[in-house]
Formats: sequence, structure tokens, C-alpha cells
Amino acid sequence: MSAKVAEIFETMEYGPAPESEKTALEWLDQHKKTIGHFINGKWVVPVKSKWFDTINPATGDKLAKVACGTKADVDSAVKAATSAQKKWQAMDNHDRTKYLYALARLIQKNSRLLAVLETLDNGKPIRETRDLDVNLAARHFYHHAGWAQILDTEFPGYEAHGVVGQVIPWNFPFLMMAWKIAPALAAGNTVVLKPAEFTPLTAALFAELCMEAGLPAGVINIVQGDGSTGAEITLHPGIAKIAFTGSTDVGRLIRQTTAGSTKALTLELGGKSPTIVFENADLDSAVEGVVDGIWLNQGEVCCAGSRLLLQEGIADKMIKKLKRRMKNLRVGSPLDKAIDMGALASDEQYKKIDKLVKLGVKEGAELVQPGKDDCPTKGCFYPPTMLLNVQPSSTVSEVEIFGPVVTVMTFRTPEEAVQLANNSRYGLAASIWSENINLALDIAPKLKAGVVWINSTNQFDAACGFGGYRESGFGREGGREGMYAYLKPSYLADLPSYKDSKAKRSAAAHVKAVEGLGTIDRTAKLYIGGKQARPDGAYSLSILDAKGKLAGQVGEGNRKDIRNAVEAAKKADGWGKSAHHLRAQILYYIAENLSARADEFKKRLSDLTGVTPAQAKKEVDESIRRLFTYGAWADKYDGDVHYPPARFVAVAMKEPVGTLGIVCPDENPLLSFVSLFAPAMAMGNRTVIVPSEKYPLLATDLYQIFDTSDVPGGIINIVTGHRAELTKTLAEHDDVDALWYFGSDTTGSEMVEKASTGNLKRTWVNNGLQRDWFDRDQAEGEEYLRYATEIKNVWIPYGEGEGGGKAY
Ligand code: TAP
Repeated sequence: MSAKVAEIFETMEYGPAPESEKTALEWLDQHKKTIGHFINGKWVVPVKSKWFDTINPATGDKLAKVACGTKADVDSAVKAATSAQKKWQAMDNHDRTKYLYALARLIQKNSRLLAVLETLDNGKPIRETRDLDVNLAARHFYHHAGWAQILDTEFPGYEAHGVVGQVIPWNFPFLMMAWKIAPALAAGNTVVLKPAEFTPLTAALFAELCMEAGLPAGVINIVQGDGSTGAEITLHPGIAKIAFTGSTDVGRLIRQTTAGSTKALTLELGGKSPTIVFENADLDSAVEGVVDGIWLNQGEVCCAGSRLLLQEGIADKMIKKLKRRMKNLRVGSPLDKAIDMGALASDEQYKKIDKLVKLGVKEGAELVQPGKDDCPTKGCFYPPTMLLNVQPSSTVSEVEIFGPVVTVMTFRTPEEAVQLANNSRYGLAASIWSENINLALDIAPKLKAGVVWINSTNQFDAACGFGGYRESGFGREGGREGMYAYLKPSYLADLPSYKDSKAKRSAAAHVKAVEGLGTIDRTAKLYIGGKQARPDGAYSLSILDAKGKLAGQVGEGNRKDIRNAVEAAKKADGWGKSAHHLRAQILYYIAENLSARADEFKKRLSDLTGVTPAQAKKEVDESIRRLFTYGAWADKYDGDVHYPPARFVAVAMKEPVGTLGIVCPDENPLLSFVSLFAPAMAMGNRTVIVPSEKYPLLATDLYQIFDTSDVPGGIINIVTGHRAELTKTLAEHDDVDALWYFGSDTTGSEMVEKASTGNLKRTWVNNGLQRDWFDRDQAEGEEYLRYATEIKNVWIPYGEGEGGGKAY
């Protein structure tokens, strides 16, 4: 009797399906198994003759000897990039486009060699390098060839940074390199890039493709090396912008060491992304989602779905299905085309993962490794692993394991799912499984993550920005937002430094400390949670007018007041969900009420700052106008819909950053205050504002206007006092999500960048440059709105039957 089909499936064995490594090994032979740096269009040996070996982690075989860059190598790469930059930027956009297009074509032509070389160097399955990494990299160059072509019309008023330093990790070496290089070149920058020590080879092959494409010498420079080489790049004074992808620890270090250097910085860091499966999910699809989410690339994926959150009713069923599926996952030679999981990138990584898993078990987790016996014992192979009964506070549910390990927790209600999902210091990605579209679309905006996949996972496209919230870093790669990361406003080059301007006068001349609040309290208090609040320290400061006479007193806020203000702001999170129409109405209302009291404000400005009545009128008028501008933007700066080449729409939502600290400058104290709080408020943020230290009365005079303009309590909190002390508290506060700093000193900018590393808050500092608050190119518009928002891409599949598949 013939066997049933189901039985055949049970007994069928996979035959071997090896990909040949011949061409890749021949390529290494052509290079005498020695890879130097690629600087100024040529291969060069390291100045200090320092080398390291790169190893195939699946076999332990040495693949090549690779140059290890030192300061001298980085210097010569930066020199080459600097001399190539002006010409590259000045080149006709269409010509730059043609180079990017040529690189995309060359990647496609060499796709197999690239895929095999990547697999040999990294240990990841050929199935993934061939079908995902290399194709997505080519797509990235095509997409950015397009941005280069239309750069002038799409980014007017913006220009390249200059020389960009880029440091990438080993998990998607070729793809991460493409994500970095393509937008940098499209925007007119030149590049010094360091691949990871474990995976130097595909970057070297790419250098060869650059030569073949005839790319001008110095436009791309690849300096191989280790962490110390990376540090040389990030610290180099000739580099104007750093783009880093890697661990949160190193990202934090880079933020600290580049603080105050005026270098622009984007960080793409780690993650601990949740996969949320609701009771009404298609469980079989969800199982495949988990497989793709955590076992793709051996789990060495920044956005890996490493925390599985299951609704209680289906938890047992789902775990049972997963166990069965895990048994069928094939771990083995990454060059075998029928392998699901290859080798980890290094022995070091193996040990790190194993140690964390053992710790998880020690902390009470149940270890599930159904395929353990089939996992090769030689080479860096780790079986697909699931940890059950994990507590939210255990190490394995908090730290990024960066390996094929998923932790499992259960939840009862959608609210609980959101709470658990957001209970992480990271915020890179999330995946939601539910057949109820209303539920899925309700949950997506509530998750703190830069990317949310509905009924899918690990979808990427060059047109859809990718990047994180919180300690997953700042900045996006891909799409329009990714291009902005490689551009800066052109006006910045013309801003004078405060050093050369009259505006830098000591605040002390205008401010005097007074103990106690006096018998008749005429002191303007702080403004916290929509109410006037006495300063915690019961001290006040006397504010002098332009003639040196006492103009009034303000509360001297301290750390505790900042903490109270942040708490009030945090509680007012409903503002971020409020209708955009409402935000517009309130901003118009503030403008209307300011207009009604314009004379009073004009007088105050003249008295305090000594400006003429005409100048005071101009400032009040411009402030009213600016409020209208942001009232106008409030319901217009909305998102985009992307159409990646698969059956998805990716909805790019612009969300408020959250609680935003704002430190205002002294000049034009009314206008600069309005110019900063209005865009933040229009985009749904809650603010804690430190107004001008010299002229705080302009801000405190606004309390009544806020009260009569229906501003909900907690949206605008104002703490007067000594700016340096208050700023530091804001920068160090973990519940402040972003901090804008405008001041007359560079030390303040440096301090803000350095002190903000605790929770890796987004910072926007003026580096001691003075902008003209009347110049609308500098003082209002999209730049402000961009700093006031995060972009979240929500991927929504459509179509019945096969569903949204990968298009590459
Ligand atoms: P890291 O150890 O941070 O290394 C990343 C890169 O930085 C490597 O090239 C490394 O060089 C270099 N580096 C090390 N120390 C440095 C220093 N002090 N200054 C400058 N550069 C330094 O991360 P990893 O272990 O390679 O990669 C894994 C991490 O990357 C994970 O946390 C993962 O989540 C994250 N990741 C994030 C993303 C996105 S898009 N968010 C994508 C992929 C990976 P060597 O390797 O040669 O030491």
C-alpha cells in the first residue's frame, strides 16, 4: 500500500544543496588572501603594518589577512575624502546619479559572488545573503540614485555635510554598508567607512566595484580595522558627520566623545523588539512570523522579535506549534541552500549568547531547544532557543541577546500587551499579529518603536525609513528622512558665532538672587501642570530692566522643580493623541490673546531689553505671526504612504517625540521663546521650558495668555532660574525624550550632548552659533517640525491568498 502524503513528508530527508564557494575563494586568491585599505581609489597597506585574520565561523578556516587601521590610515583616508568632496558635491546631480546607478547595476551583476563571500565571512545562510541582503543593497543604490537626481528640487536650502565617517556592525555587513554609503553619496558627501572586524570582505569587493564604476578617487574610502579604528574615525576633526550602527554601549560612548565637536550624529543601535500575538491571530502565520522574526540571521538582527508576547487564551497552543516548528528548523552549513540557520558570526558571540541563556535558566526560565541534537557541534552553531516562564524583570527579558533566543511572556488585555511591549529601554521595531485590523491599527501607534509590522515581520525597503526610538538610537536610514540625515541647512554656514556678537552679555548683570519671597509676593512663579507654582527652594531672582532698575522677580527653580515639571509633562500625554485641529485652534487662540495684549508686551520688551518701540512692535508682530505659522502646520505636517515593492503599504506616521526640554536664548526673548515652543506643541509634544535667564518676565507674562487660551495643563511648563543648572537637570533626566538648547556659549551645547547619554535623548544644540529669529529661513518651518517628531513606519499587508510576500 502506498504511503500517505503526510507520512512521506514526515520521512522525507533533505538532500544536500551546496552552493559552490569556488569563485569566492578564487577572488580571495586574486588578492593573495590579503585585504588592504581602499583609500583614494587604490588599495593600500596599513601604515603601521598591523593586520588581523578574518575567519569563516562555520568552519574555523582562515579566509584572509586584513589591514587594521590606525590613526595614520584614518588620516590619509580623511585627507583623500576631503580633497574629493567639493568636486563631488559640485558635480551635476545627474552625473552623481549615474555613479550610484552604476553601483546598483554592478551589485546586481556580482550578486552571487557578493552573497557567497558574505556567507563565508559571516556564517549566515546563502539563502538570506542571496535573497535578501544583496538585493536590498542594490535596491538601496537604485533608490538613492533617484534622490541624487532630484536633490535640488526635493531638498532646497540643504547641502552636504562634507566628509562623513561611518562605522558598521557585522550582522548585515554588505547591507549596512549600502544603507550608509548610498544616501551619503546621493547627498554629495564623501565617505570614510569602517566595516566590522569579523566581516571585512564584502566591503573590499565593493571597493573593487567602485573602481569598475570609475568612481572618482577619494569619494569612498574603506579603512578596515577594529574598535580602535572606529574610534579614530569618530574622533577625527576632519569629519563633519558620524553615522554609526552597532551596540547601544558603543553608541553611547560615541555620543559622549563627540559631544561639543559640532559633528552631526546618527545612531542606529540595539533592540529588544516585541512580537505580539493576539487571540484572533492566524496562528500558523504567526508561527512563521516568529520564525522569521527571531531565527532569521541566527537572531543576530537589531530588530529581531526577541520578546514574544502571547495572549493567554492561545499561549499554550502557540507554544506547542512553535516547538514543533523549531524541531524542523535546519541548522548547518550556511552554504547549503536548504538551511534555515547558519553559524553565529564568531566564537565570542556564541559564548555571549550561551552565557545569557544559562543566566536566564538560573533566573527561572524554562529552556526549550527541540532541535539541539541536530545542531552541528563543530563551528559556531547555536540551536533555535525559546525561554518560557520569563519574568519582565529578568535579565533575558531586558538585555539584547543578539542570537537565536526568544523569550515568551503572556498578557491578558490589549492594554497589558502595550505595557509589556513598551517596557523596554529600546524602541526599534515591533510586530503585531491579529486578524482584527481595528485592533492592530489601534495598537500600532501606541508602541514605542520606529517600525511596526502588522501580520508580518522583518520587512525592509529603501523608501521606508528605518531606525529607533529611545535607546535604539536616533536618525533614520532610508526614504526622505534618511536623506535628511546626510544634509544640513545651508544657512548654518553663515551664522555668526556669539563670540563675535554683542548679544553675549552676562546674565548676572540682569539677575540678582534674593532670599525668601518677601511679604507681598509679586514674584512671577514657575508654571507647572497648568498652575503657577512656588519654587521648591523658596528663593527668587530679581530681574533688572535695561536701565539696571528692578523690573520684577521670578522664582529660582531648582532640580526638584524641573523634576516636578517633567512629571507634569509626562502626565499630560493625552496631548500627543489630541486632534491636530485642536492643536491648531489652541495655537491660533494664543496668537489672538497675545495680539489683544500686544501693547503690554511691547512695553515689557522695550523696558527690559532696551529695544526701540518700533523694534518691540516688530518682535511682538512676528511672534503672533509665528504662532499662526505653527497653527497652520499643526494639521498639515502629516505622514506619508510608501509603496514598497511588495504587497504592503507602509504608513509613515509623524509622532510627537514626547517630553521635550527647551532652553531658550536671551536674544529676542519673546520671539525666540515662541519660535521654540510653538512647533513642539503643534506636533503634540509636552514641553519643559527654561526661558531666557536675563529676560524671563516675557515668558512668565505669557502664563495668563496660556490660561485663557485653553492650553491644557502640563503641555507647557516653565521653570525660571539659572539656565546652566536647570539645563543639566533636564539633560540628565531619563523621562525627557529630547532637549533643544539655544545659548550663547558652546560649553552649554557640549554639556547637553554629554549629559544626555543616560537615555540617549535626541538633542538639538546651536553650538554657540547665533541665529536670526526674524529670518524665517532660519527660525521657522520644517526643520523645527522635524526635530519635534519621530517617524514610525507601520507596514500593513494587503491582498488575500498569499499575502504580502518579499519582493526581492
Ligand atoms: P559594536 O560592538 O557596537 O560594533 C559596531 C561597530 O563599531 C564595529 O565596526 C566595531 O568595530 C565598531 N566599534 C567598536 N568599538 C568602537 C568604538 N569605541 N568607537 C567606534 N567604533 C567602535 O556592535 P556589534 O557587536 O558589531 O553589532 C551588534 C549590535 O549592532 C547590536 O546591538 C545590534 O542591535 C546593532 N545593530 C543595529 C542595527 C540598527 S539599524 N539599529 C543594525 C545592525 C546591528 P569591531 O567590530 O571591529 O570591533
